[in-house]
Order: sequence, then C-alpha cells, then structure tokens
Amino acid sequence: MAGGAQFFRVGDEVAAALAGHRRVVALESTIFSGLGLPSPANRECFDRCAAAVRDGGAVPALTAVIDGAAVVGVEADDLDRVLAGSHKVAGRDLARAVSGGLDVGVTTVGASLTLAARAGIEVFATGGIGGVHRCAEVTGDVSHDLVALSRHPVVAVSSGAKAFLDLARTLEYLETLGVPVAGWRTDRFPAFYVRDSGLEVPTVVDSGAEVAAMLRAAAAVGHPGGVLVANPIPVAAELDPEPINRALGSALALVERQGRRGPEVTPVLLEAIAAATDGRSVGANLALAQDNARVAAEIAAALAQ
Ligand code: PSU
Ligand code: MN
Repeated sequence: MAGGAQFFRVGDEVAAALAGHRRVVALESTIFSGLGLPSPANRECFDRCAAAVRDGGAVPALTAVIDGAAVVGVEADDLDRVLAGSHKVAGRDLARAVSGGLDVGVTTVGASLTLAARAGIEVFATGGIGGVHRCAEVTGDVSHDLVALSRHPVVAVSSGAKAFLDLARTLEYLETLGVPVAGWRTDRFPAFYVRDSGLEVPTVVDSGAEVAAMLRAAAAVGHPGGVLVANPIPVAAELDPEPINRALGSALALVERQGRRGPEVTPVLLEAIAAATDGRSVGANLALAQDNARVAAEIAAALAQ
C-alpha cells in the first residue's frame, strides 16, 4: 500500500490539538503496562500522568502499537488493551510490529520518541529512561532510548535513569551521543527513587522557558536530537537508598540466575524491586511519573509561547 499510511495514526483529540497549535505531551506505554508496573498501579499511574498533563493545559498523547498501526494518542476505547499489553516494542521492533500487524504493542521511551517526533510533538514524559546497564562491558546492553534522544527533537522529562543502571556510564554515553542533559532545579543527576545519584548534570534549568530555548537553539545551530530534562522525585515520595540498594543487589542476581537478556531485563528488575520494597517502589514510581508529566506540560506551555 502506497505510503504506508495504514502504519501510523494520530488519535482524534491529539490531531485536533496539533492542528490548533495547542500543547501536547507524549507518553510511552511500557511503563503503564504490566512490564512497567503491577496492576492496578499501572492504570493509576496512567490516570495520574494524563491528569497532570491536562492540569498543565496540555493534551496527553499515549503511544502504542494497535492492530498493526503505531498510534500517537491512544483513544479511550483502546486503553484497556494497551494497559494489558505485554509485547514490548522498542525502536528496532517498530517496523516489524506494524508491518506484521501486531495486535497490541507497548512502546518504550525510544520508540515513543520516534513516534512523537513523527507526529510533530515536542515534549515527552516518562518515569525513567533506559540507559547503560551494569556489566554493559560484557553484555553490550545499552538502551536504544539514549540513541533515540540523540535523533529526535523532543524534550524528554524523566527522573534520571532507572536506579539499577550504571548511571555514570549512562551520563557518559549521553555525552558521547551529544544529548544535552538539564537538571530541573538541581545540579545532580537523579537516581529514580532517590533524588541525588551523587553525579552532576552539565546544565541546570529553572523554568520551562529555559528548556524551550534550548530546544529552539539546538535546531537553530543544527544540532540534532532533543533535550533530556532530569527531574528528581518529589521530596515527600523519595525512598531510603539503603533498602533500594539491597533490593537491587538481589534483583540483579536474580536476572543473572535466570539468564535474562536484553529487553527482558528491565521488567524483571522492576518486579523484583517492587517485591523487595513491599510495593514502596511502586508508590514512588507513580509519584515521580506524575511529577514528570506536570513538568512536561510546563515545558510544552513555554514552547507554545
Ligand atoms: N522505567 C520504568 N518503567 C519502565 C521503563 C522504564 O520505571 O517500564 C521502560 C521504558 O519503557 C524504557 C524501557 O524505555 O523500560 C527501557 O528498556 P530497555 O532497558 O530494554 O531499553
Ligand atoms: Mn537493552
């Protein structure tokens, strides 16, 4: 079929918002599926993120693969299927997911950034991006999320990268790829459940206007890609790093014992950490994702000026 138009679709509300120059914030769907959060926290997380985007005057655009189409702005009718989805679609999977007519696929940060850019959306929010895994020198496991950030002119708001990653190497890799990393009112790179990883970010921003100016300036000077905005978890939701680190140790050992590789690793780790923290990691995940959606809407407002 000429043009492949059947492979890509923008939801009605999002299409209308984009046509009317209204603000839109893209959201990934892996975090809202069982791969990211246990039920029913996954739905609560989506509801809170979508509400935070709307409270900030923007329209949420959930991305997913549905019946062989990459969708930006999943409609209410399809939401249950996406929340129940378990087929992870990263950048490398997008082409086959749509050409092969996949019924439901949940998109990672990397795949969502591709789709957001395709739709003309400039702001995206998630919980934590993928990054350089511990032992990447052996496994080579570096998330495509980082590469996607360097390719698409989209601002991504996250609470740093997930705590079980090698955060120092993740920052190094972002530097290699030329991705600007801006701390939201902090000079520290956050560690997801914890506000301060001990690592410094190269840039501090205090307002949506500063982030908007960075995205516009990058385009003006011909620098490709987006901006990673690192927003620490709200103080009240921050977890004690000690039990998290213990949980991480056993979760990483579990992945090793089970021989998990590649895209299987992240969901297994998230589940093990939730179990080891009696679900407290889940509450923290919801709080930080909601706050990132709020900040993303603020940045979208500044970009609309
Ligand atoms: N962070 C979370 N929950 C998640 C993810 C990140 O708190 O579910 C997902 C995101 O969709 C991210 C993906 O893009 O994990 C990264 O997977 P990988 O490490 O396989 O690239
Ligand atoms: Mn990976």
